[in-house]
Parts: sequence; structure tokens; C-alpha cells
Amino acid sequence: MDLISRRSLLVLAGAGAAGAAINWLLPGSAQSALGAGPALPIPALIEARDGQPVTLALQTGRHSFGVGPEVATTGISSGYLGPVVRVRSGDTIPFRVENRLAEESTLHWHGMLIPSSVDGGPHNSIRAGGVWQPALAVRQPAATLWFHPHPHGRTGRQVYSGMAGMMIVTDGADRDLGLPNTYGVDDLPLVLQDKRFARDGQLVYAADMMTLMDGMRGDTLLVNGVAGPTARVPAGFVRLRVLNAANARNFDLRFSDGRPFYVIGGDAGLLPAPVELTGLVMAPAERYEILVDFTNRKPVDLLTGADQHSGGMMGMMGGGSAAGPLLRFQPDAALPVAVARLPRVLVASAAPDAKSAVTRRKFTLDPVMGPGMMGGRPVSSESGLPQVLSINGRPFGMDRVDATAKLGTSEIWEIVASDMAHPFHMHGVSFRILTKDGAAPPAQEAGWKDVVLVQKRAELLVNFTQPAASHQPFMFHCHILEHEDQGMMGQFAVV
Ligand SMILES: [Cu+2]
Repeated sequence: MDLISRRSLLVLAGAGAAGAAINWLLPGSAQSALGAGPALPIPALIEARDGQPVTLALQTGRHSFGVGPEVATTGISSGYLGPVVRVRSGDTIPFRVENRLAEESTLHWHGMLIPSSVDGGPHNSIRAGGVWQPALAVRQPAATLWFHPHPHGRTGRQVYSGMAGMMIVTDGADRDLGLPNTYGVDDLPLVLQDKRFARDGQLVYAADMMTLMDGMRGDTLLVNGVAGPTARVPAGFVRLRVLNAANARNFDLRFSDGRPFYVIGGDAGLLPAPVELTGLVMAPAERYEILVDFTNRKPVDLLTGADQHSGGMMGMMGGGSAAGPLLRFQPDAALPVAVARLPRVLVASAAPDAKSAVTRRKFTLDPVMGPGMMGGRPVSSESGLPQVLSINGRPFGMDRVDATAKLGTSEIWEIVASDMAHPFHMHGVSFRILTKDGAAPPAQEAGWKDVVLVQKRAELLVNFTQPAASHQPFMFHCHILEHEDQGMMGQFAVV
């Protein structure tokens, strides 16, 4: 299949997206040249257009991960994972989310700056068989975002079984920067995950206490839902939109030949200039856009080291996060090179002004201390999980608002992690990292973000631009999903 005919298969909003299963597209037919693994699957692209409905279906399915038989999974308009939805800043997209599961769910738009009424958190529950129709007004700069279920107490299990998709925001200005932007050719989504499989090939989600405390981790590394794929790429600069969609593990990325790569964007948008690195740690839910130079036409593997932050909580666990290759890149001289030089300047951004903050708050991410912690804690009726984790000593309470910010202001939020590193996320906002463990953040984390890996302490300058009524507040939580489900989550209103 050539590139033209493949692109013509891209699913357009309002047409083929009306709830039909979206088939994955494969990047070229001669994929297996050097890599032994399968071709990197490229999710179908939905080009959303102002006012045109986009349907996404939460559904069960079957999927082959490339390491065993086809097994039971879930997906979003797909047997596993979901499409990439590309939206334009300034447009308003009427989404139709169909919950075809046999249980309650939600669909949270992670990183979107939208009011809490359409955020897709636990307060936007969709009953089994139900439909939710939020209109999303896209008013934010170009960025790589994502969407996943966020039901009270069941997020870990639902995301693990396969429901996650990428959202790309374009704003017009990003097209003039000289960045690779041909989807599936030199602009590739990479959804990183780790899974555990039983002997019969079924996905294992172990809800025992040991797993819950360290987070659900696996020994099989996946990219876009398959193990050990190969991506055919042009022999020039290629843009990788990397999403850590794992439940709990941090990825420690580098290339097998040690080549440098260039971070051009973080969670919430592009950086002022490319940041040259040879290694990059990505916490759960973080996104980075990176440019990689394949001009030398040599195949190279993207690797991850072991998760240095695994096994910390109460010292109970012994790790269990595999190191190894994620995928192989095979440069192909037959593919057109659109970008042969590294752009020097990207998007101007002012330094964060800590003096603009109207107040300061402190949140400590912690186990609930006290006797009986492993036995006698209250059990969530939704998840059946003991609520043993907390923020400021209080497990998540759906009816309790933990902070109220004033719309249009900024605050400094100090986040403290006493026991292990926690990836901290806030809904409905972007923030700047002022300090991480007492120092300025590294350049790749100095832009606008919505997730920060807190090892000991971080100070964030948070912009509250979206309204959230107290009966329907935004969430702030640890993005180790088993921690979230066990109570390491709070709620804030913006009024
Ligand atoms: Cu955590």
C-alpha cells in the first residue's frame, strides 16, 4: 500500500467514525526488512472539524499483542487502544461517547483546557449502554494530549485493559515552524505501555495489595499495542509524539547507539527551542514530542532502562519493571524527507512569574498512617479497594472539595511525596514547574505541563483558566492509576 492510498483511508469526522470499529493502519507493506517484529501499527486518524460530530465508542474487543494469541481486551472504537483525534484550536467539536461496556465508565480529556462540566472525570459518569455528548471548545496551543476512562475507583483496570487514545491539538502557528507533520510518515504517535500476560496469553490485572501499592507493572513492553515493532521512517528528521500510557511505570528512554535527540514539546505545548538529550525519563501520563535524525540511514532501537522509581513504597517491592528495546526504526531512502534540518526556534514563552500567585497551598501524597493500615481501612464501594492512600491524610472523597481557586488567578501548589516518586496530575489547568527538589526544572520540563514526577517535593505555578463548580470539581491526583483508585486523589473547584 503506498502512502497516498494509505492516507486516503484516514477516517474523517462525521463519516466513518460513527461508531464503527476503526481498523489500524500499517506503515507500508515492506515493513519487515530488518526488524524481526511486526510493523509499528499507526492508529487511525480522525480529523475533527468545527461543528462536525466525532463518535468514540468504549467497547470490548480482541487483540493480538504480538506475543501470544488474540485475547480479550477493550478499546476506543477499536479492539485495543483508540484512534488519534486531531483537533484545531478555535474549533468546537461535538463528541458523542458511547459506553458499550457492561459497566459504568467515563472519558477524560487529559490535558484539555475545558470546563469541568465536560472534563470526563468521575462526575461525568456514563452508565453501561449510555451515551455522553460533550461539546469541546478547543482554545489552547498546539500540543499532544490524550483521553482515557476515569471512573471512580476503576480507572486502573479500565485503562489497563486497553482504553486510551491520543489527541493532537494544532493551532496553525505550529505548521510554520518547519516541523515534521505528515501523520504516520514523519509524525508518529508512540503509545508506550507495559503489560503482564498469563500463561494462556490473557492480560493479567493483579489487584493484590503488593501490586496495588507499587502500581500495576508488566514485563512485556508495548508500543501502540504490540511488542517489539519496527517503524519504517524517512531518512531525515522524524517527530515522535511519545505518550506514557502505562498504569505505573516510568520509561527511561535512549537510543541503542546513544545518538542525541531533541525534545521540542512537553505535556501542554511546544518549547521555546529544541532541547538536546541522550536520555529522557517519562512518568505515567506525560507526553513529549521529540525529533530524531535518521539521516545516516542506519537502523536503531529505542530502548528503556529499568524504572528507577519502582519498588519504593514502604520498601515492599523488588522492582519488576523490565528494561529492554521498545521498537526499531528502519530508515527507508524511498520515503520522502520533508525535514532535513533541525529548527532552531520554536514557540516564545515567558518565564513563569511566581509573584503572580495569589496564594500557596501544600499537598502531601502519602499512605494513610495509623494502625490497621493494611487491614481495617474503609473499602471503596466502587472499586472494592481499600482506601489506603491519601492526599494530606484524606483518601479521595467524591463529595468533598479540597481546594477552591479563583477563576483567572494563579497559585503556587507545593506537592510533597514522602514515600516514593508519584506522577502528580491536575485536570483543567496547565502549570509551570518552579522547582523540583529545590532546583530549577531541567529544560525539557520548563514549559507548560499537566503532569510532574514528584520525587520529594515540587513547586508548581498553576493557572486557573477553566471554571469548575463545587458540585462538579476538577481532580488532582497521582497518575499511578492504582494509587488514584486507592484514594490518592483530591478535588478542586474554580469559581
Ligand atoms: Cu502515586
